[in-house]
Amino acid sequence: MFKFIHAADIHLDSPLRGLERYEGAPVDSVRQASRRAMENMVDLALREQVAFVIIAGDLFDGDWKDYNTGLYFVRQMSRLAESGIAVFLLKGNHDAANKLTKSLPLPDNVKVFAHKSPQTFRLDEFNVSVHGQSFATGDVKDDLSANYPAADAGRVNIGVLHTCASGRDGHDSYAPCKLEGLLSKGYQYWALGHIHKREVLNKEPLIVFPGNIQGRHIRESGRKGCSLVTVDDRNSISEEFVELGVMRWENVTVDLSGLKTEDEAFSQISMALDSALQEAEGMPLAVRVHLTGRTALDSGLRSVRKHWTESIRALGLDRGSDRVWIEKVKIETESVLVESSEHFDGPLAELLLVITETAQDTDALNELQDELADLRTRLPAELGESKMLASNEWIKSSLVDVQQLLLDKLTKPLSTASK
Ligand SMILES: [Mn+2]
Repeated sequence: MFKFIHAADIHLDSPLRGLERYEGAPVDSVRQASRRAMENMVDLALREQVAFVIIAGDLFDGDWKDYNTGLYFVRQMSRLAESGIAVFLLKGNHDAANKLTKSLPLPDNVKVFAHKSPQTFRLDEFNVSVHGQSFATGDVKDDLSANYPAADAGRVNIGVLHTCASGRDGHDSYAPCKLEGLLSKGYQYWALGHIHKREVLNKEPLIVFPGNIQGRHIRESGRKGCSLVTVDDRNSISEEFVELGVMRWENVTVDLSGLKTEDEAFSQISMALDSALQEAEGMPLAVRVHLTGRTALDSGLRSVRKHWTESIRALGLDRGSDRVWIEKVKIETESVLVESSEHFDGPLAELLLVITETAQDTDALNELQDELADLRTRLPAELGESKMLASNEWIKSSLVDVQQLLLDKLTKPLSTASK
């Protein structure tokens, strides 16, 4: 019986995106997270005395900024070497053979798969054959698995492959392959990489995407880690997920329906943060707060976004700055007037219709974009936000703001008059 670790998509030292610095924000610990997660992986390997570790592509995020990323990796691998643990390293689209301009000599225990054709490493001690092929370039469109060799008879065969499988949302389509193709090789386990969300594609034999070992932004939310695979003395194989991440990204939705005051909203938000923290069981969280629901607070939320964002950050800090970091606050509420807006007629209805239609009309959005581009040249350069004026997405979300705010402003005197 032996165990091995199957990890992928480590993206070591990958730059953080959308990271806003604010007083008390644990920016540095977030920046170090991919390294700490890798240390957890090495600790797990030592603790479980695994036979070997497989890294199924995208160990590195791209070319190293400096040699420190490489030196850090070498140091971690040498910890494994001291315990006689081999590492099988495959290069993916991010760290393809032609992408890294810097290199370092790797410890002897690290075996890198060739990129010109599939290569097999045989570990006689464990009766294992590990087959794989690295990416030669960052843009492999062929099914690399097609050329993988047939299984070695009487051994435990493991296929290592960086692939989008049959295609997955949000991931570039590299080295696509079909389940039947993988099954036809007769291997006992497929160690896949590239898709950052954990997925068990097949149970018998196991075909697994372990997901990345540490989430790097809100689209990589939830628990992140690796597969710990056990091969028993009858060669039957089981796999379990082990969390390696040192912090989690989570979306927290707070329904403000029916709430009328800021204090009511804050206590609702506090409760939501507390329950997210409770679920995290001590793991630090980076949270994107989504405020939803039909509420009288809607226009206030939209007109003083900064106040709300910073207030929610304050609520987060109050729970311990190293426990929850508010990444962003998304205002997705609706005005209480929306319901009645269908019954408006005359100029108000016309106005709302124009705004709705503009948001759906690409030509109109492009036209607005041109006009905003002109406006942008007249804004002071230090207005960093002005960069965003260029995107249709930004214009669309602003139109929602405009609609809600106008509705609120224009109907106020009406409702007062009717009383
Ligand atoms: Mn990849």
